[in-house]
Amino acid sequence: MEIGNWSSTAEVNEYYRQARRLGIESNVLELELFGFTIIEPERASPNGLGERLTEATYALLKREDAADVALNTFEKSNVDGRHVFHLLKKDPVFVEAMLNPVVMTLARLATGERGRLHATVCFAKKGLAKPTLLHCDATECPAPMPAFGHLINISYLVTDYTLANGTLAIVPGSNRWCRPPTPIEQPKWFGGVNDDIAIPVIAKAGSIVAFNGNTWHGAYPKTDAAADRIHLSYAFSKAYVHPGENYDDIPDSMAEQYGPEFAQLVGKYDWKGWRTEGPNFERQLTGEKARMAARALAAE
Ligand SMILES: O=C(O)CCC(=O)C(=O)O
Ligand SMILES: [Fe+2]
Repeated sequence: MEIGNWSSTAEVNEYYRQARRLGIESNVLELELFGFTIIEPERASPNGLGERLTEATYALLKREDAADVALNTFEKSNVDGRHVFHLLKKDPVFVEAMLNPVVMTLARLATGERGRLHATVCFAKKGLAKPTLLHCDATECPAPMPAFGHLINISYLVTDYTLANGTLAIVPGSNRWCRPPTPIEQPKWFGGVNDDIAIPVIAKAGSIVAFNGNTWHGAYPKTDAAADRIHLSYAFSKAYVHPGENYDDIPDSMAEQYGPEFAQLVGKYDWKGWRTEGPNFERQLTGEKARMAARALAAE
């Protein structure tokens, strides 16, 4: 059917039309029904984005000191291997990947016009690695969680993901269960009883794997010591969620360079975060006007 400019669905009309134009309409449905989707490299990483992300990611891993990240040495960490956080300033291609229309369409459909960037993280596993216990990314949200995910994780695979290199494990449909898994509900390979509950994500480098904050997921053990296993996760959350990362170090010059959509995602137009001056709704309105003007310009 033709999607009109219906006032009662003003937040989704254009994004849904965009999903159609981008050829990811079925991915939107898969996210809804199964709680996850895989977008093949041709659609996920157009115009050589995959190659540029690979190059930038390996340079990043070489340049940064793993010891600077607390989680890399935290003994109780659920995720084995190395993390690099806070990617936006580390290479322009990490911004490009966030603003990729495929990513923005999924992010806005899931988190709305005032949704925020929540976190950016590179997960890198070399050699052997322990499995990651099934969990939901909507942390701090007590059960029952809302029926919709208030967070979406949109991840670019930098390497191929296979069972042997410890791919992501996903429990299809768990997005509807509105609660995180209990220890006994872990697969047997985690000490639980649900041996066949999770499925492995098998996908090529350059693909996007997206799942919402309610979806139970983890990672299989990495048994192939030779192949690297790396993905870049962009998480977005609804406006009422406290973002994981703090973007107050993003300079205004970057917001000017990348435009009002970027500025909004990193909180430049937030009305919250006040001190004595109180809520700043003017700032929010400024952002809305700037985004509308930028869209009108782009549509010309
Ligand atoms: O790669 C892993 O082991 C876990 C990844 C994960 O939980 C995530 O991307 O949210
Ligand atoms: Fe996760």
